[in-house]
Amino acid sequence: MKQRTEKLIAALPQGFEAALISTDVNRFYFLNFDSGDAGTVLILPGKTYFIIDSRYIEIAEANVKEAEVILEKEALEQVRDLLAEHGVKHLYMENKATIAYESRVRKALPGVEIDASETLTNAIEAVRAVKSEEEFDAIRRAQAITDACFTHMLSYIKPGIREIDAALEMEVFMKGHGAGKLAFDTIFISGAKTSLPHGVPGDKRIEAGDFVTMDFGANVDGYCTDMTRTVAVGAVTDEQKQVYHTVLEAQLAACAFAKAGYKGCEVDKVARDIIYGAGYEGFFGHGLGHAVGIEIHENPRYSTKCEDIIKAGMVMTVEPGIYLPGKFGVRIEDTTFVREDDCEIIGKSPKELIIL
Ligand SMILES: [Mn+2]
Repeated sequence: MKQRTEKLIAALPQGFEAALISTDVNRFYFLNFDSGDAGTVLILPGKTYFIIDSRYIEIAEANVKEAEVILEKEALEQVRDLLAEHGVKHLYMENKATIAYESRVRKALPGVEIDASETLTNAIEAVRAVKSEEEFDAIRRAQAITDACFTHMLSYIKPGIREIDAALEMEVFMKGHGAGKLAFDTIFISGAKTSLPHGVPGDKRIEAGDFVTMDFGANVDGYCTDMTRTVAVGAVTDEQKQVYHTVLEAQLAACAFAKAGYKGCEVDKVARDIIYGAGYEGFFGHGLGHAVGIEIHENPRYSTKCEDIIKAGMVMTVEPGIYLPGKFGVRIEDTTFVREDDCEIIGKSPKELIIL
């Protein structure tokens, strides 16, 4: 992906010579090719190399367009030779590479100055945060499958069904409707367990009077989407209704507010003020949202601490929640596309309280 390497070089300090990419997600970003945990990418100005072992070589040669594909023998010796061939004296590597890998790189490249600080990783994350048309299109397709799954679950959810069976139903539905992968392990929890923001589905059966929280997303062509809906089964109490409507009001207000130019913390505050103002301070412990892309959680964040400026082209979740320990919780989440003057909610699933 030549454009992506050019954007990266433009985001780094002047005098760029070379960058070594060894993490799965960044390899995927620069090659648009999934080689699992294998392979090494070496980016030079105007030239990218992909060193990959025999398991992937045939498919890589057929599919990787923007890098020269080289059969891996001893990857770091091959990197050393390429750097020597191009006269490279300075090399960036990711600070998310392991310490063991960094020490192997340093040992293998004695004459090269190696920068393993946060510089390269920060530059890559900044470039990745603003999505291209193709990336956004993949997220939109992932969201369409996710929406269809929610609609399907509205007719599936009934008292007596176990959480783990419902979660499996969702995963089978998404894969059966075009998701190459799931964005993450599906959360389907019910009753008192909904007070756990990341509760894990278990043997519990859905009962009348339960809230059910579903947090899920498809992954299409390597890109994730992320959605949460809470629905009621049978009947709701006044307290359940009040909590639901507070979360919904916070979610709608933050979506209406968000646009390019705000700091992440400013968007978080819009939802947080509504929730705290309704008396639920202490019951909304996580941030309002996060960027989504190749990874389910990317930077920047909508959180109390995030000072980063939100830019047009970023894909951000908006997911306030209220969690009352031992009782129930509610979270409502959409994935959104940030534009200059507003943000677009990518999904089409309804958010009004649904009682099944
Ligand atoms: Mn999320």
